[in-house]
Amino acid sequence: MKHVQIKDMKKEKKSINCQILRELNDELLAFRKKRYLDYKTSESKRTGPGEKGKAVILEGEEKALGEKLYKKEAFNIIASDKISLQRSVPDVRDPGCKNIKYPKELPTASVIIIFHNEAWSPLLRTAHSVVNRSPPEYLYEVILLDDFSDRPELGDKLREYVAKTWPDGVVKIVRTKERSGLIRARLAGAKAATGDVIIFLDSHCEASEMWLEPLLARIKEDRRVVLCPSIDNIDKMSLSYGGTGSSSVGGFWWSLHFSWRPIPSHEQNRRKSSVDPIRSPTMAGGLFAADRKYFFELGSYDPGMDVWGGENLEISFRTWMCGGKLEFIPCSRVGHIFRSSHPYTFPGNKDTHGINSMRLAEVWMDEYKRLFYMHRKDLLGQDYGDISGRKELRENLKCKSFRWFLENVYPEKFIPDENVYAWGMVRNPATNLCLDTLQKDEKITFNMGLFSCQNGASANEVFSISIDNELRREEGCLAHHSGKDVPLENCNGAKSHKWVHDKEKGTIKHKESGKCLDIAGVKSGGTVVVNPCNGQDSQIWTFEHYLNL
Ligand code: LR7
Ligand code: MN
Repeated sequence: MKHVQIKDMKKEKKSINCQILRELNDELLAFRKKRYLDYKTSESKRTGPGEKGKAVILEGEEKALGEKLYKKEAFNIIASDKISLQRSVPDVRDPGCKNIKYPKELPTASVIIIFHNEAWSPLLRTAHSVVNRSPPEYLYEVILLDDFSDRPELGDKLREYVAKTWPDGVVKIVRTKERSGLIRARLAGAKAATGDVIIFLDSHCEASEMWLEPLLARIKEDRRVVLCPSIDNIDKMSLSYGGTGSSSVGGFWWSLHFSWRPIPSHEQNRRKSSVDPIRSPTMAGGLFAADRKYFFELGSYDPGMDVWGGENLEISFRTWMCGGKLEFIPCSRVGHIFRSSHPYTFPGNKDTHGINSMRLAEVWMDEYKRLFYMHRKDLLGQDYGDISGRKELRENLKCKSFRWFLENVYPEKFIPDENVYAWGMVRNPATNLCLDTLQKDEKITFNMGLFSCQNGASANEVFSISIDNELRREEGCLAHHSGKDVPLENCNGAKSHKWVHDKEKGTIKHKESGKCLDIAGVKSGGTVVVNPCNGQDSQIWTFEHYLNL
């Protein structure tokens, strides 16, 4: 008897608690909804520097100060400080986005903004933009994840600002106990989060109109997608918010740096409309959304990675290889300040991108890690720590091979030593000079150089002659148009990019003009040319490796 009574009392108490909670929740939600609507209705009337995402042009002393501080901050902090923390930004979405109806019932989101010594105004502008442009019924919380900053204003002043500005507690501060680096900082944020979906942002972003709903709706549809908003450029000097469009996807260089590339035709053909999700082989890293539980099922992050770099390709390869999909969502737009350098320290001055990339190559890239080390010979033999946990994860999740990833997700990726007639150093035996990029930026056209052959020591001397008859690097093809010049241009299948190598004679002949690649008396450090074919030693070349196709 007694026993039953206690049980009933407990039940009653529980239901009273629930009632209170529900009322509290309703009140909280009403408060948040009012704040959201107040901002929304006033947004179009806002005036002041930088409103509507316009550029802030400084003059005189302010300009000079902005330029001086640029060295420290890697962006124009004076321009940023002049702009309201709640500024309006333009709606740069595809007009088709406005016709999409999203379900009323959507999962809730925890937005995690990680930072280490971020400047005040971009950090708070990020937080405000999220609260102001996320419907309160979907925004569960914003977590400011402080990775052990030591800028004085990010201590008590920040805590007081947050408590005063968002008394309802929607914005929370979580601080790491030591400098963790962005990877472990994100992990700490994800562990603290309790919403259905987690969304990571860098601490110098601005979320724009309706950025949240398309992400949540797509995850509701398929919990095994990892989604990136389309990233708009916030200019690092003027802070103007520019719609950079959503015409790119992510790729990578074999040196394991991230790259932007045009949407490939097979993906354009697969999509039915310009507002459909865009499948991307990789993500840039900073801005993405995932079902919280799925994020952990998929192996969250490699906690052995330090400070900066590599985690973006690691999560990209892993998502695809282990059964998920990576997509860019054109109707979700978030701005990001692309800074010119890292305005924070790298403890121990370590090359964290290099070491983190070793970890990812060793765990995920199978035999293709050879192409990473071809670019990073300096890393061979370096200690990358224990990766047994990550290897186990790959086993447990029964992930596919890296070859599968290349063939199915990134078929247009050029593999320097596959599907080529020959590759490696391209040597002129008479002079012992080799084709060499001379370390120039290969995204920009330049005339191809020559340098004394480095005998495999330098990735600058690795070229391939592909089965499409391109004499090429990873993205760049040697071309010839007029005069004697041999520029390196972005490969696009053009006739001017086709060459034929005669292994017996040793010539490399430009198909369109019939001219031959020629040293023509140039010294190491000069540029290679074409001349009418003459059978002379200066037109004789050997490749380091020939494949039997
Ligand atoms: O030790 C650190 N602890 C941190 O919390 C170092 C950094 N951070 C924070 C930092 O304050 C910032 O908010 O981590 C965030 C990212 O650092 P950034 O802004 O210096 O990085 P980034 O924008 O130059 O670099 C891109 O690649 C990185 C690889 O590790 C991360 O994935 C970044 O998030 C990523 N940024 C983007 O993807 C934004 C879009 C840009 C592009 C392309
Ligand atoms: Mn950033």
